[in-house]
Amino acid sequence: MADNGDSCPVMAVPLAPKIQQELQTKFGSFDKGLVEVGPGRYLLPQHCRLYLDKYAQFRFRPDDVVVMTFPRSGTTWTQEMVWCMTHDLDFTTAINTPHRERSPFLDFLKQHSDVNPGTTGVFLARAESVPSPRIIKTHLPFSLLPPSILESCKVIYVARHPGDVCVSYYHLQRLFKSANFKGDLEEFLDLWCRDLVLRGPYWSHLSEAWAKRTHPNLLWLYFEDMKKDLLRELQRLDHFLATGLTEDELLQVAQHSSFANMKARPATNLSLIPESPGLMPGEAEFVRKGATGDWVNRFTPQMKAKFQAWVETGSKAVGEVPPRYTQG
Ligand code: PPS
Repeated sequence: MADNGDSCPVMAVPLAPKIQQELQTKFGSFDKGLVEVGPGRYLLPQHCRLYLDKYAQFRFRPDDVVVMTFPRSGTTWTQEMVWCMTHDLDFTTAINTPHRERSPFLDFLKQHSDVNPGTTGVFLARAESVPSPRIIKTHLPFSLLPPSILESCKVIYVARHPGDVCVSYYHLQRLFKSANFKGDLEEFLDLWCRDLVLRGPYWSHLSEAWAKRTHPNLLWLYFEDMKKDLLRELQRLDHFLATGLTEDELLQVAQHSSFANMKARPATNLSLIPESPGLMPGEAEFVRKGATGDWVNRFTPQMKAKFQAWVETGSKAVGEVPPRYTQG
């Protein structure tokens, strides 16, 4: 039990057998089973149960910066910029050290059927032991973290249009052997619209953070804004983090973190990460396209209609969400 009184026994309920079976046929590595976690019913590998209490009681430090996202929303990009900004623009270390070593992934959950699920604890231990200032990545929503997190440290929430997230996630779930998705985009969209993708539901994740957006320790970023005017978003970050960087220094961060540089650099494109899950040959890369709005080119009219229906019903079901993602 944590000293700060943050105690949160989290419920984890196995998926209905029929749905579990369906997911097992579509994902080669989901044979160990999935659970729905907490009141938000977030879909996670069943062995997350070993760690849920630890996440809920994680001891954040006052100088921690947490980058919180739904998967494929711009986490790595934001981590890279924030790490450089808070580490004296040490681009040399950033270039030579895998990003996950510099900026730990709190809730990395290996999904390999042939790997001891206990190894996931290594990632938690790394997050605990990294020296300050820690830049911590999480895909966990607020409800699965200590209720006092925003009183303990700063949190940056990065949101991205669900259409682009869905397409990007589809490619990732095909790329990672730890998921081994075998279907096409249309099949993935079907699961997406039924909130049956790992870490989903998307709208609940967004809604939980949106409700806290005015908290002084939360900075809300949009992937689309970073694409449109990165300097402006870097200035917002600089203000939030109190890093006091000049415009010239922020431009250096922008250059270091450009899509082309991050795609080419082994420290950010996964090729330097020894413990990363195996990658399927022939699939799109981890740092893939970095575009906004490309989902409209990938969905057929039928897929668009299904997606739009999910936007309308799904977003209304959870409460308030960013209006820019529900209009049009
Ligand atoms: S993950 O796996 O959840 O950590 O993925 P995440 O880092 O959140 O998001 C991956 C998407 O971000 C794109 N990306 C970038 N876009 C623009 N500029 C930069 N520098 C950048 N770095 C990563 C990456 O390509 C993924 O999006 P898609 O649409 O698949 O290209």
